Amino acid sequence: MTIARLKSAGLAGIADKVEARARLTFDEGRQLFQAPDLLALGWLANRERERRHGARTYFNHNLRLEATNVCTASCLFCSFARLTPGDEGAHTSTIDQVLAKLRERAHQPLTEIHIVNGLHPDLPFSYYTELLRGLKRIRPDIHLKCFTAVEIAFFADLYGKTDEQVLVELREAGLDSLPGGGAEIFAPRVRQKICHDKCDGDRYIAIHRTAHRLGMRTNMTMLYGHIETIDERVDHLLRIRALQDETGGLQAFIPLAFHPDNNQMRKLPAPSAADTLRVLAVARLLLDNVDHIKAYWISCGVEVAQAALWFGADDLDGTVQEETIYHMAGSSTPTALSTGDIERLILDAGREPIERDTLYNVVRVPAAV
Ligand code: V47
Repeated sequence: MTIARLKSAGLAGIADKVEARARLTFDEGRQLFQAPDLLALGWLANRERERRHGARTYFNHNLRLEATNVCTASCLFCSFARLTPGDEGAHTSTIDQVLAKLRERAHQPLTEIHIVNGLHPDLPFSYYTELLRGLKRIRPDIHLKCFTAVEIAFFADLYGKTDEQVLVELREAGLDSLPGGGAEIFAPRVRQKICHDKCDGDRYIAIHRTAHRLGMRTNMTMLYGHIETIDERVDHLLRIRALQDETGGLQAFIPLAFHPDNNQMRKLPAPSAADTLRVLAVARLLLDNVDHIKAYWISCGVEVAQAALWFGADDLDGTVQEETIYHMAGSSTPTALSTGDIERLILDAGREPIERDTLYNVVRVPAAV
């Protein structure tokens, strides 16, 4: 990328700062989102990506499970939740039914189970602890990345515990880390409109802080491409950066592209591929203290995820297998990819696949095919 190109994109000053490892400001975050030259922005983000990870691109062999879609929250963007038990499409699995899904996959070298549920008002807390214990009994080696901070807050309020007690008790039952769902956009203006009846941004962040203090790692997400402004995106990213300065406990940031089908925001268009690449690139540049930027192929589509590996992303998530949230909201991606599919996608993008576990330990370096 020539200096002239960066200059005409208005990014020369930022390029110098990033090269000098100087921290970008709020205004510079805004400037990055407004830069019209997507390739210049991508080039800058890719330079950072390669400085940290070279061509290495991570994925894991994971399984998404969901035990219930009954949910007391009424998030406008959600196509997955059913408000009350008995509503058409509402389901709550027994613990044995969830465990059976893992037993069916006894032959798979899975390293992670990722569980996100609705906020069910009637289940006892023991349902969740027994679920974790049951999963660990079947596969003690599997990492359990379960329950968003929104669910942790809900459990605390419903069962009369503190957020910390909930985390400690779930950890004793086998919980290893928290996934990043439920962050949406932290700005109260947006949260009030799209998800007013779940925990606010401050509590979401506080729960991650507590989890880090207890020695757990976590991820964070941002739902983009709906009613949020550029300033609200930058604010969201800088809140994440500030927490990471404090704790160092975040592993990955995952931008989630809004999907408009079958939900109350269906009149809005889905974000474009250009916007997706821009969000990933800006995240790589602003989140100078977060190691991994994940292009979740279910959310951004397989093709865009592949391009994203040149726009700041170094991780594709994993095999997934039982995804429902995005497919109910109109995602046309497959519901699962094999590890071979993911390896080919990465190699075909000119990158180097690395199978990792949830904590980014290398599990396998696939041979080039
Ligand atoms: O919390 C719900 C989002 C999240 C829609 O931590 C929607 O490694 C777009 O958090 N359009 C769940 N997004 C998924 C998630 C996740 C995914 C992959 C990896 C990790 C990780 C976390 O999906 C929800 C919500 O923010 N979501 N509905 C929708 N219509």
